[in-house]
Amino acid sequence: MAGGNDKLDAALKAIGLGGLDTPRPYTGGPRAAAPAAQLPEATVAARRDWIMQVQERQRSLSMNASALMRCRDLPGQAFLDHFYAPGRPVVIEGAIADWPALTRWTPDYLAKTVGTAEIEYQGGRNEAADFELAKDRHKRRMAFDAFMAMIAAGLGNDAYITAYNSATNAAAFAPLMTDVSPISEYLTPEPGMLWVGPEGTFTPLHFDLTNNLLIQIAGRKHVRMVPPSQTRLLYNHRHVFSAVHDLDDPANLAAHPLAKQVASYDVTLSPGDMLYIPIGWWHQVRSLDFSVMMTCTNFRWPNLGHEEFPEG
Ligand SMILES: O=C(O)CCC(=O)C(=O)O
Repeated sequence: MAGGNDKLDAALKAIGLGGLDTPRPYTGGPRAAAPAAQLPEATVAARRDWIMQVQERQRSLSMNASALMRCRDLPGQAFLDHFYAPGRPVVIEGAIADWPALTRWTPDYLAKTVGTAEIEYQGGRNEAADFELAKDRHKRRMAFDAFMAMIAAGLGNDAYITAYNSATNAAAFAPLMTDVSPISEYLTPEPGMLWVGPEGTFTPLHFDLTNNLLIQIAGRKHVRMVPPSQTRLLYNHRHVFSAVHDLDDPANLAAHPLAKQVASYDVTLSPGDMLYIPIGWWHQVRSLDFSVMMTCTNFRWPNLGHEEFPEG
């Protein structure tokens, strides 16, 4: 990508376009207030959807504009220019090749290293469809080695250590942090949030209120992503969640027929892959194996928007 960036710069210079030395400042304010005299809210929303769809269709004319790229050795500046700032997802391979965690983090090693330290996890998820909306109701605690023994029995989606538990779990997981290193091209040095669970965990369709980097350390995960331009097809009923819940479930699609039109990006993350999910991109995540993943939102650049999210 670095080479591509240099070529683009050279091509622009060749036709007399030097570009600006500094980024164009954003002057729109946090969230512009609607002018007093404007069309009804529904028409304004329909027109906003229309322009997003038209732009999406136009991007689909070009593979370079619309494909989900996989990159290696992507320097921070190229990540910022081509993905972070434009809000475009990308898979980056090889960035954690030097992490001891990549080879060490087997279930046995994790259980031995963290031992009997008490951790918090999300439990009883099979009992209630709204397990993500009602996160606090599903908080449970147990010794980490007991948690690992419990999930080895194949609990599927019932028990999962998620980012929501990470503040409580930071001290218990501290001994593991010598196996990871800062990803200084993209991130500031703060530690990320660990997700640990068996094959079959499922995080329902939602979008995040921050840009997010998913770092797959052990096992594989399947991520289905839908661009923000298709939000009108996704029955956003509460907060950041979709009533569709699972785009792979035919019964849910039958109950929410607009969602059948969705064009999604499908990614399988293997150990060592990182996935950048920009703010506002819908995604659902299913683990295909015992899985350990770290998520990070501490990018080197501003990661803003959540503070102005219009709750309905
Ligand atoms: O890996 C998962 O189960 C969910 C990750 C996710 O959706 C997120 O970090 O926003």
